[in-house]
Amino acid sequence: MLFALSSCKNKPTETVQTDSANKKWWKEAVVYQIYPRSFKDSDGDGVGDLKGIISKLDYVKSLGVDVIWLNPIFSSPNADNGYDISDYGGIMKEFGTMADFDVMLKAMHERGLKLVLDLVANHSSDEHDWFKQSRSSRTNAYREYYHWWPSEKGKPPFRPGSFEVDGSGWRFDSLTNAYYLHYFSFKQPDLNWENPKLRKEIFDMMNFWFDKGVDGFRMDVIPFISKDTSFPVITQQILDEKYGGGWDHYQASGPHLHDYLQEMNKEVLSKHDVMSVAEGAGVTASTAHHFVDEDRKELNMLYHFEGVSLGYLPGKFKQMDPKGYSLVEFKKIYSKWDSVFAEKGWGTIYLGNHDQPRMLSRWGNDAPEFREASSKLLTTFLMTMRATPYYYFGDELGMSNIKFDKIDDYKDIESINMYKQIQSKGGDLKEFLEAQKIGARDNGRTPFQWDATPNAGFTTGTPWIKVNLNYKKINVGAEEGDINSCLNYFRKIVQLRKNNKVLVYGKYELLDKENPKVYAYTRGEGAEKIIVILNFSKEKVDWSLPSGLTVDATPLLNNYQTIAVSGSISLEPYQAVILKVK
Ligand code: TEU
Repeated sequence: MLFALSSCKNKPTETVQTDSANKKWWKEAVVYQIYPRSFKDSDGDGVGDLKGIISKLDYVKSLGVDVIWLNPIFSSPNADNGYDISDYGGIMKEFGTMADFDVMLKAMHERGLKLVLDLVANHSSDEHDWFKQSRSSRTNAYREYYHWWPSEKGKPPFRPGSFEVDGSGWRFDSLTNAYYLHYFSFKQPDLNWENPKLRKEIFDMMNFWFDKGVDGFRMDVIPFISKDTSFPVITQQILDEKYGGGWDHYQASGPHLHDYLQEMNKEVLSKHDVMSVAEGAGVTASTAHHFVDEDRKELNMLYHFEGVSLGYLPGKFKQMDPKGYSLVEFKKIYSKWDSVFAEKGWGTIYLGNHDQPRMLSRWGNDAPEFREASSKLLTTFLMTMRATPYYYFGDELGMSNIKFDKIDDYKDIESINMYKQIQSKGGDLKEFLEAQKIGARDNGRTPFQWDATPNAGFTTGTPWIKVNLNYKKINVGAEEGDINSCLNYFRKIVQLRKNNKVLVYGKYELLDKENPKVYAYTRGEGAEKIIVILNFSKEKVDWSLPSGLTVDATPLLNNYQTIAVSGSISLEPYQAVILKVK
């Protein structure tokens, strides 16, 4: 579809912006991420849809969150579940129609909920009309919308293709005797941002959605949009010396990236009161400011990968170190990222999303005796850091990894193609499948658990991916009625964050940084100060308050019924407690 020029309809705002220039609604917001495919199916085809979301907006509102981020809902052949868009102006047919979208957006706004969509602009689907045109002849008007390498120049220098069995990011296309670039699967050709016409198409498309009233975009692999289009040979030595060994850093460091983001800000973002968040693949603590410093006029926030990468064995695909992860390292990473934005810019915090396993299984403990406590502990961490929390649907219930035994149960292109790759190299498939029980993305994509009826109340049909068998116990219906459930704990802590802005803006100070079991920190200064104490272990731990620090004996929040506070605090396994400092 063609996009008209923006009329900036939603520029004037009635947002929660506070008086000081540094306080913004998106800093104070809690973002709730919904994977639409797995949230609620309204028509029995086994795939979640927009009408399903509409039917559950009162539930979302009841959580107290402010913003809903939806993974891509645009037309797509679903090679990568919507991250391969064939029409940026259309709604995926399994999800509904544009009329459903309009009803959904209105229903969200009526409830005071904002909507953030997913901008997938590094690549399109190979079924997008632009690509069909582009591949049709070397002289087609859309040829320069993508990156082509004519075969008379020989084979192009290696670039990785994340979801390809042979690992290559170039695919030969016999129609025009040339290779095209795809950093992900061959179904996801990379768009050529060097071409101003392409950039204008993307900006018009963004304005189209903002004019409809959408409140922001999460930007998929946005650091990848700029690349060195001379495609030099990159050796391992160059990667090691210049890019810390990783392709992601090379791919994310395109020469014109920040020109394009500034242009996007000027042509689109600055015209609307919206939020923007970059998926910061390859972004480091030293490059983060280039994206989010206000005076650069680019984006508002980004999320990094350093935290979620911790604990995997180097060189092995998502295989956990058998020793688990080090809490001391975990603290170091999150404290460093707090300090990155202490003076300027603003951070985000997340432990789960559609690319990650369930936070409970990865960072907590999903054994029945520890599930509730450790799930609440992780929620406490996310809701008490100085950053905008991005909270993944289902984590409020304490949902856990499904841990498939067989490759046939997986639906994700990443797991399936990685399996084939390992198979083609004669690698250890058993080891891979074991590792996937921890790390696979499908663990976080199973249907939301509404109640104890068949398929967890997600669908009346056959779900597109299996439902976790623990749904009979772990579901909204069961947790609504239990004041101590994970669900009700989440509601309480969201309110606590809303009522105590010190949890949003207050200074973060790490305590007892070498303690391998306890993560403790204060938020705020002087008269307004809160201490958060988290026992990340399955053992009881005695922890002493720092000398000179006294606290109110009645906690602001506690994931156990009791807490004994004197000079030292006896913490139960995975106990999380928030206290007011006197
Ligand atoms: O993810 C980019 C990205 O970094 C992932 O490929 C990540 O490395 C992988 O998921 C880890 O398992 C974004 C989207 O979030 C993801 O869902 C898409 O598959 C990908 O881009 C391509 O659009």
